[in-house]
Formats: sequence, C-alpha cells, structure tokens
Amino acid sequence: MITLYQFKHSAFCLKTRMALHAKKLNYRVEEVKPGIGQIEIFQISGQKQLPVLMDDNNQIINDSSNICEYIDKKNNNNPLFPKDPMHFIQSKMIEDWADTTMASFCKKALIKSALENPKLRSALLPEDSPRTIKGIMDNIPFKNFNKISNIILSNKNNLEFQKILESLSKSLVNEKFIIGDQLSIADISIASQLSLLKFPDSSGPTLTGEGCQEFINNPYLENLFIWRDNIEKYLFSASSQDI
Ligand SMILES: N[C@@H](CCC(=O)N[C@@H](CS)C(=O)NCC(=O)O)C(=O)O
Repeated sequence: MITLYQFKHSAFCLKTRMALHAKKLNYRVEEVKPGIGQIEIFQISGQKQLPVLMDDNNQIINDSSNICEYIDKKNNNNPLFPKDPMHFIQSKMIEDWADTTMASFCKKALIKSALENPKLRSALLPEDSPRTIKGIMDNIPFKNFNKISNIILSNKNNLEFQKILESLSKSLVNEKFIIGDQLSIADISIASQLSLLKFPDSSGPTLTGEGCQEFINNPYLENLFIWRDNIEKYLFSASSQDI
C-alpha cells in the first residue's frame, strides 16, 4: 500500500492527502516527528522535507507537486490537471503561486498568530509532545510583540495579501471550482494553504476553526473559507460526490 510520510498540520501534506483522495487511492499515513523523525526521511529520500510518498513498489517521491504529478500520471481516473491546454497552464501557474507566494504569506501569518496566542502554539505541537514542552510553549512571554510580528509580516504586505484573497473569495461566490467545472490541482493547492489561516475539520477537534483571527474575522473572506470547507467535504467524506 502507498505510504505517506507527513507532518500532521503541514499544508503541503494536506495538499498531498487531498490529491490522494481526489484520485481515490488507498494509502496509510506515517506521522513524522519534527527533528528526530526527519533523519529517517533523509535516509530514504535524500532530503528532509515532507511530504514524502512511498509507492506500493517502494518507489520514493518527495515534494507535493512531484507526488501529485506522479499519482496523476500513474492513475487515469479523476485527472488532477485539466486537459484543455489553457486550463492546464492556468492550473500549473496557480499551483506554483499557492506553493510559493501564498504558502510563504500563510506561514508568516500563522507564526504571527501563534506568537499572540499561546493555545494555538501548543495545539500545533505534535500530539505526543511531552506535557512539559507544551506547558513551556504556552508560557513563553514574547516581549515587544508588535516589533517582532511586524518583522515577520508587515501590515502593508498583510493587507495586500488579504486583498488578493478577498478577490478570490468574491470570484468563487457562484463557482465550485477555480478553473472550469471540475476539481483540479488549482483548487487543491489553494484550499490546502488556506488551512494555515483557518484550520479545517481535517485538522482535528483541537485546531478546527482556530488560526489567524484577522483572516477568520474578515467578512470578505467568509465565502473563501466556506468554499474550502466544501472542497474538504467533497474529498474527505466518502459518500459525498457533490459540492
Ligand atoms: N516544495 C515542498 C515544500 C515542503 C515543505 O516546505 N515541507 C515542510 C513542512 S510544511 C517541511 O518539511 N519542513 C521541515 C524542514 O524544512 O525541515 C513541497 O511542495 O512538498
């Protein structure tokens, strides 16, 4: 069976799980411990980042985009990439934007929120982290918080990024999918990165609905998170095939 090595709350690992579900492939998940667990990842894949996928013939593939392309080529059903050439190139460009620019903003926004919110900090630690470590993380006092968080993500960049997401949110009011009328890698890439701004149901009860308050409380983004939740339902609930 396919094995997915992952960090539970990584957006790139969620992207890969979404793609595996879209392709209706059976797989098992191996949770990797940050740090110590990455030694084994380095031994099997020659690099330490996740996700890493081990195929049923023991072939190893790393990087979410490589994995999505690999499983898509190997299985003809439910294509992740549109056939139409213009839609194909659009889906590739959106995937690249989500994996780079969007991923970097979402990560910074989450770090900023975690600095503000001790509960969020400890919820993000692996479930089997010792209680003492969770306790320490909860109680770290961040002095000069405003200065630190502004270095991580300036207010100007934050507002510009929110405007882009607001446009996306508006353009999805009457659309189920970003490109055409079928789910594609574009939807999967954007929806998975959004998990860092507002954790979805698939993050588990401790984190669901948590995240970056200024994004969560932005009324213009409400539709975007509803769209994301619908994509998750479509992919993760076995019986539901309609959004
Ligand atoms: N381009 C890679 C990015 C993967 C990535 O950044 N993974 C992060 C987790 S979200 C990671 O493994 N970080 C740990 C590290 O760099 O040591 C992909 O699409 O898979």
